[in-house]
Amino acid sequence: MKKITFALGAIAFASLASAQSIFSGNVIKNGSFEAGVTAVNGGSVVVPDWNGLTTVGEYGPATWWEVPFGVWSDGNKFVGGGNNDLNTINQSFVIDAADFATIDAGNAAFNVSGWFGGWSSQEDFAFLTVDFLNADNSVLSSSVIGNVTAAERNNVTSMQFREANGIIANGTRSINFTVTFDRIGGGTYNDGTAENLVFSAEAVPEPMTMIALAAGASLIARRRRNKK
Ligand SMILES: [Ca+2]
Ligand SMILES: [Ca+2]
Repeated sequence: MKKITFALGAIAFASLASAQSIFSGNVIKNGSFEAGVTAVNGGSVVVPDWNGLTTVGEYGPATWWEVPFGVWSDGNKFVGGGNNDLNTINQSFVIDAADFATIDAGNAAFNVSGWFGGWSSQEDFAFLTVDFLNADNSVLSSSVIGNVTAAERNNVTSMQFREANGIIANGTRSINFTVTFDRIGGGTYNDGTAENLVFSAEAVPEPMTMIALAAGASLIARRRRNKK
């Protein structure tokens, strides 16, 4: 039942979002979670640009969560799971028609990155799922980053950098970004955390490279013809 409600919400949001070039820098809005309010004691709040409620924490030893500032800090805030066993927030990006040809030729490379962590020795964790959708909102392919274990954090409250690279699937017309928080480590709070989420794409090869390659190929062809 939870899954159905989430899917309908994502579609409704996608229809409202206006199209934008996928080649315009980081397309995840409020991926640093600096916009909006800080939650009190792990309560769920609205996170601007994201669907769904979750908790927003602030760095510093004096705050209730005791997540310290670190190399993962982009500003003063981060997101976490709050008082939920399993929680998600999501946003959708609609791709401008001007990018379709590049994507459908398999020439749109992406990089997705972020910082993910948890609290102390607990295994609560967070991850980002990137779903590439066609015009019918069917998932063509997905990329997942996160899932940092307590051992990978040396049982210290912190976050680690995770990234993935790939080619945007042929036929992709929109992208859904979903952050999932899982309280498998127990306790009251879902301590999975995420911060500084970035998704960017570039055309490969670059247009000038393609022109140079085409020019080189025709030159070789002419030389071969001349030898005959
Ligand atoms: Ca931040
Ligand atoms: Ca916990």
